Amino acid sequence: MSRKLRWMWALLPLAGLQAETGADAWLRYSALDAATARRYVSALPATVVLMGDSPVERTARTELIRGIKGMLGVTLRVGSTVPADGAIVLGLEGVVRKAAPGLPAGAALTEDGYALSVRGAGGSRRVAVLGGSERGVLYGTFALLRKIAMGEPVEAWNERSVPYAPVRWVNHWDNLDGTIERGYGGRSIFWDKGVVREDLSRVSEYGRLLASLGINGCSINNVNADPRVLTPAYLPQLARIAEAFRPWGVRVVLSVDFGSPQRVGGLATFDPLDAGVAAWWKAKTDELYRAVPDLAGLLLKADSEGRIGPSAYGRTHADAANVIARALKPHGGLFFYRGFVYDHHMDWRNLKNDRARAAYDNFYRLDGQFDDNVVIQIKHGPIDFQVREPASPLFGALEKSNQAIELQVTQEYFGQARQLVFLVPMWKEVLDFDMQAKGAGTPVKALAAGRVFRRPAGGFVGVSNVGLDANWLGNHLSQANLYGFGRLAWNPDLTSQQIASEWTRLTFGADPQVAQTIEALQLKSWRVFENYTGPLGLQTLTDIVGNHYGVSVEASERNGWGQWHRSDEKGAGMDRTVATGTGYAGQYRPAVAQRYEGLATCPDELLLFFHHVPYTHVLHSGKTVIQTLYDLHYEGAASVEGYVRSWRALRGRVDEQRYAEVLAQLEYHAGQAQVWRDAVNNWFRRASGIADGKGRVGQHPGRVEAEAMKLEGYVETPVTPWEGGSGGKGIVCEGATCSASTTFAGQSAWYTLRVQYFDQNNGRARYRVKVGEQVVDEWAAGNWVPSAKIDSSTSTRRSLAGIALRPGDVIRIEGQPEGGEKAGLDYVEVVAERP
Ligand code: GCW
Repeated sequence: MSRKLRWMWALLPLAGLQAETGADAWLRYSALDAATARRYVSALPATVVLMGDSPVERTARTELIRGIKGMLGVTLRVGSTVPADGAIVLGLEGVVRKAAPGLPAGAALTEDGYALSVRGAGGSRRVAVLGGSERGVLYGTFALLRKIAMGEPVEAWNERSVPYAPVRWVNHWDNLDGTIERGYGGRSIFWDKGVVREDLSRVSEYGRLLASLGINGCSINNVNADPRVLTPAYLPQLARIAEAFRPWGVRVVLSVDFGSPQRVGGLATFDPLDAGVAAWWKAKTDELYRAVPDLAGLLLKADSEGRIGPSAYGRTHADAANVIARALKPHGGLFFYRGFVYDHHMDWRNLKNDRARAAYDNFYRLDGQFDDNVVIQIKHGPIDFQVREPASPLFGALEKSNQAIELQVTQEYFGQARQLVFLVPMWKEVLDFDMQAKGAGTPVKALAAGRVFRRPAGGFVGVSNVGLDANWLGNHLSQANLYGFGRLAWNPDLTSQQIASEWTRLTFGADPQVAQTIEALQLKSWRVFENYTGPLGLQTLTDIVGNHYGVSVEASERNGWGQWHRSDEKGAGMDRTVATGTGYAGQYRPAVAQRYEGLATCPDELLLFFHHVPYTHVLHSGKTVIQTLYDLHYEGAASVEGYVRSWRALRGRVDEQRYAEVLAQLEYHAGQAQVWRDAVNNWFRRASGIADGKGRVGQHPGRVEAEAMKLEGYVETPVTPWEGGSGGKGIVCEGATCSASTTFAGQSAWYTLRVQYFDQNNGRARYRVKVGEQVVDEWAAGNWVPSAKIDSSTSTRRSLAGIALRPGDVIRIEGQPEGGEKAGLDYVEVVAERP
C-alpha cells in the first residue's frame, strides 16, 4: 500500500460515522453490522399484528417498525391476522392469549408489566409481546428493540418483567417563562414566555425517551410553583401537553402553590382546615380533570425555602396534604407532598442545630395521619443532593404513609453537566442501603416502593430538567443519568455495570473499545468527583449560597442554610452523634444508628458527616484525615486528566460531532478538577497548618503566577474567595488590550503550555498566546459557566500541547476584554511532555 493510500485508509472509520447530535439518545436504532442484521431478519417473522387499537398500542407498533427498519433495514408488514409464516403479535395479555392459544402460562402480569414469548422456529415463528396494560405492550416493545440493539439472540428473548414500583415519575423545575431552575440543557420544552409552547414536538420526543424506560408520569412545572397554572387560561394549555405525552403512556403531573385558594382563587384564606378552601380545591381539581382526564396527580413544596405552607395557620403537613388529596381521590389522582422541609434561617452558632434532622423531625410524628393517596416524596439524603450523604432516615421511619424517593438526575451539585458524573453508583448505594426498618432486609428501594409496609402507592421520582438543547441535558454523557434513573425505577436490582453497559452500547454502538472505555469512565466518575469536591462526608464544598458550581469551602458556614461542615483550625466535620452532637444519628433504627454513632464504626466516607475530629485523626485506612484530603484531591484531579487520554483513544470510533463535543467537555473538566484540587487543599493547608506529607500542596513547579509576570495594561486583582485563585490573586485587563509576559528559563524540550484564565458569562474576551513573535494559539472565551466574576467557577484551562521552548523564550499572553469580561488570567503552567 502506498503511503497515501494507507493514510486514507486510516481516515475511513471517521467517514463511515455520521455526525450525531444526541437527540435520539439511546433510541438511535442505528444499523447493525450486516451479518448480525441478516441473522435477525431470518430469525424474525416479517409481519406485525397488533391486537388492540388504543393510541399507546399503536405507538408500540409504529415504534417496532421504526426500530426494526433502522437496525435491520427491513420494513415489517402490518397484518390484521397472524399469517402462516408467523408474526410478531402485540397486545394485552388476555387478548393475545385468546387469539393465540398455546402461549406458555405465567402469573398474570401486573399493570405495566410485559412478557416476551418466542414460539416455533424458522418459517412459522411467533413472537408475542404481551402487556399487562396498554403501557405494558409499549414497554415490552421497547424491551424487544433493546434486545436487538444489544445483540441478544431471538431464542433467548423469553422473559416476564414487571416494574418494581407503580410510581416511576420525573419532575421538572421549569418556570412558565421558559427558564429551568437547575436545568443545564437549554430552555424548557414545555413553556415559553409565560405560556405552553406552540410547538410541542420535543415533548413527544421526550415522551418516547421516557416510555422506553417505563416512566409513566411527568410533572411539567417547577415545585417553586407559579399559582397561575391553576387559572382557567392554562387549562387548555395543560391539555395540549397531556395530548403530546398520551401516546407514550406518560401522564401529566402539576406542581401547585399552597396559597392558590387565596392567590388565584380570591378567597380570604388558604387555611387547609377551612371549609371554603377544601371546596375550592375540590372544584379546582374537578376542573383540572375535565381538561386533563388522565392527570396523574399534583405535587407540592410547602413550608420550605420561602414557600408558603400550613405553618401559616399552625396546621400540620397532614392537614395540608389531605385537603388536596381528598379533592384528587374521586379521580384516582395521587398527591405528592415533598419531604424537603427545613428552616433556612437556622442559627449556626447553636451546635445542636442541624438541617439534616429536618425531614424526619417534620414528618415522622405525622405517620398514620396522611390519606392513602398522599405520597411523601423524600430526597435520597437528609440534606440536598450532596456528593455523599447517608440515606435519609425518614425512609426507615414511616410505616403508615406512602413514600417515594426523589433522585436528582440534573447535575446541580455535580458539575452542572459541564463535568462527567454518572450518578447511578451513588443512587445504588442509597437504594440498597438497609434501613433495618423491620429487622434486617429492608433496603431503601423496598421501603420507597411500599413493599415493606405494604403501602398502596410509592416508588421513584427523578428530577430530570431536560431542555431544548439537541442532546437534552447539556452534554452527551449525562444522558446516562436519565437512562439510569429510568432503568432503576423499573428494576432497582440492576447493577451499575449493567446499566452503564446497556446505555453505552445503545448510545455509542457495539465497538468493544468504545464500550469498555465509556463504561469505565462512567463507572468511576462519581467517586472521582467526590475525591476532588468533598470526600470523607464533607459534602460538596461548593458555593452553597450562590451558584452551586465552583469551589468555595466556607460558603456553607456561618449562615442559616445549615449545610455546615464546621471545619476550623483544629478539625473538621459536623458532630451529629446522640452523645455529644445534634442527635441526628439517633433518627436511624438502632442497628444503623449505632454504626454511625461510633467513631470506630462509622465508615470513613461519611466520617465528617457524623463526627467532628482533629485533622490528625487516623482513619480506618491508617492515614490521617488531612493527608487523606490532600491525597484524594490529587488522585481525583489526576483521574480526570486520565479521562481525556482515554477519550482521545476513541478518535475515529465515535462519530465526529460527539467525539469533539465530549473531548472539549472532558478537557474543560480536567481543568476544573485541578482548580478544585488546589483550592480545597490550599484552604485546608492554611486552616490546619499541617503540610502535605508528599510536598505537593502549595508547590507548583512550572507555574508562573500571572501577577508575577511582566504586565502591560493588566492589573492585579484579588480572587474571592481566595482559594479559587492560585496565590489568591489574578490579573484583569483595564484597557483595550493588555499583555502579560514571562521568560522561559527551563531546558529546551517539548512542553504543554497551560493558560489558566477566567471565562465569565458576561462577555467574550479574546486571548492570544505568543512564544517570541510567533502566535501559537488564540481563542475567544465563550464558554458558559454560571458566574460573572473572577472566581473558581470561571477559572478555565486552555492546554496547548507540543510547544518547543528554548531558554530565553518570551511567553506572552495578550488579552482583549469584551463586555464585562476583562480577559482575566490566573497563571501559566509549563509542563514537560514525556518523550
Ligand atoms: O437544593 C435546592 C435547589 C433549589 C430547589 C430545591 C428543591 C426547586 O437548589 O433550586 O428548588 O432544592 O428541591 O425544592
